[in-house]
Amino acid sequence: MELWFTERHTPNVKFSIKVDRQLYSGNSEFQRIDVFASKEFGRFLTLDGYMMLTEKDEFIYHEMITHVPMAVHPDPKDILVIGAGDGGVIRELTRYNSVRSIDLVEIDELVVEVSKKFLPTTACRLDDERVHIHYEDGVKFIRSCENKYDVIIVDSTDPFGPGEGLFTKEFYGSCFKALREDGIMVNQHESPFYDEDAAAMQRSHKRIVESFPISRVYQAHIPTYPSGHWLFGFASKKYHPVRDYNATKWSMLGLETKYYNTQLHCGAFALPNYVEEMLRDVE
Ligand code: AG3
Repeated sequence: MELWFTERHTPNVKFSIKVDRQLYSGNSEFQRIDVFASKEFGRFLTLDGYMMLTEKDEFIYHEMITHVPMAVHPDPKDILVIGAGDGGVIRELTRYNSVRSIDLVEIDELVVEVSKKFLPTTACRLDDERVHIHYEDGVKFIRSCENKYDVIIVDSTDPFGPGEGLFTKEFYGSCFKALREDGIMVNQHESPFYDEDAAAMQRSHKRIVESFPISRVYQAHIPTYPSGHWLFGFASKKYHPVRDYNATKWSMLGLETKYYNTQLHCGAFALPNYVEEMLRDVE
């Protein structure tokens, strides 16, 4: 008997991974949580049937969503992370000695518990003493924050279900207010490839452009997400992601990375023409 996990990427496209065995399945107040073991991608976590991470390719997503803003900001000390209960972003952030405190706001406590138990490669730094976990809705949490953070990382699910609020104008406005005068916000920005994802990414970009003076988009290749072509949004009050980037300074930190490097940092902001066009359409 063969067991397969399948995610529907469009009404006409499905993506499947052969499963060795299911390690966990449960329902929280917010969503269904599953963890599988597979030969090709190692362990992987899905929420409501959508792929969140696999052990084989999570480094791409977590390095790109974390190191890009951390390398642009000259002195990132106080960080807010929204979503990200699997711990992948926290693992990357805690490698910076300069970081003083990290507020992790995850709506679903069960995601953290399940990740700690079954995904030790991402959840390995959640008990770092600088990390403060708040089990709360990110939209609500951030409403009361002002001039408090240097970097905000929004590691959300797709823009429906529990993650929907993290793609709204109100939320981006709250992020702007929660950041210090030279703060940076980065978010997972969906894919430009399939129509539905592209529409979501355009909506999100439009709202970010309306909320921040500098807003650029960058890309990475993530094999297990729809189409494999994924975008991140870089929104900032002061720093431009390429012009204000000090590659030498980041290299001096001596952090070892598997995907991110200083040339790729700049290259990731060079987008295909059709993507540039989609972004221009809403700017
Ligand atoms: N965040 C989810 C990215 C969106 C994936 N979408 C999909 N499979 N349809 C990933 C969380 C990792 N920390």
